[in-house]
Amino acid sequence: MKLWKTAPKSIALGALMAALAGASVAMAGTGQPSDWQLGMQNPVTDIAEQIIQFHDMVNVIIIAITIFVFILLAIVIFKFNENANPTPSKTTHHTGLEVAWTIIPVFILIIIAVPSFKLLFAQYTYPKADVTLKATGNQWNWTYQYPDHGGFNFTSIMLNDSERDALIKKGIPAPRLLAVDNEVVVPVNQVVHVIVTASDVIHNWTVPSFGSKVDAVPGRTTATWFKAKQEGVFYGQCSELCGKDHAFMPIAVRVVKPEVFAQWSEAMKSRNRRRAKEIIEKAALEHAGAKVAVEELQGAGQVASNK
Ligand SMILES: [Cu+2]
Repeated sequence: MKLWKTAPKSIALGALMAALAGASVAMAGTGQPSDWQLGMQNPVTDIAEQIIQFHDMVNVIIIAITIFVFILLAIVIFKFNENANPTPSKTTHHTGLEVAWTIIPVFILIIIAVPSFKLLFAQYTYPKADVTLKATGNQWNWTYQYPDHGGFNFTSIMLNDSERDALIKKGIPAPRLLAVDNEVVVPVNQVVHVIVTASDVIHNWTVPSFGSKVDAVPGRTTATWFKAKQEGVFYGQCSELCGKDHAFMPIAVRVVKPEVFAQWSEAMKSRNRRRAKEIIEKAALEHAGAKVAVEELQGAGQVASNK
């Protein structure tokens, strides 16, 4: 009888856990946010993976401490209120307790500090660059330059709705507030150094899936680096309040095969913007097609596992 009562509960709990686990995978976008997303965007660089691991670890500690404090509070409220404990203890010091609440937090901080410094060192240890990119924040767009690939430059401006519609009609996804006219193009599995500055006020060059977030400060250069392990388009947004169109200067990075990057940079160098655009639209169509195929596969898997 007992088993009959508890079995549906455990099945329901299991189903809920499975749904949550499945949902969190489905919810996290790669390169862009997704509806009802929980947690971070999917990482495509080692640094972004480390950031998420570190975030998860610290989150566990935070939640444990919060629960612990909550339990202590509950004990105080229920066990030591005036009715339950009319004659309070006069104790004012407890050496053992005081040593414990000093030493234990120190240990917790050390546990956090070690991976934190490891991550910082990883972020600021620059492997040899394959491609250098200069990003300049302007009110309200980004200018990009490729100093070691012929020095060509271009400006990247957010698309309006009719421009997006034109792309979508061609079969190229163009998410609202993220799609731009000229995407940054970089090769997959190669180290890209991004040198960041600004021409007017402070902006911030951010791509969550790369784990890159660095201030763009006028008169100064800051830097970040990434090595994307996956092809596709990865979006970010200016992350430093920079004026009225702060929300409308997205960052779009298209990660392509090295040979596609070579073709594109050649076309850009010879000022053949039209050819460059064609190369990128072709890559974008391929990425969109590949994505659809993967989603269909995952969808099919889901159906099969539900049966
Ligand atoms: Cu900005």
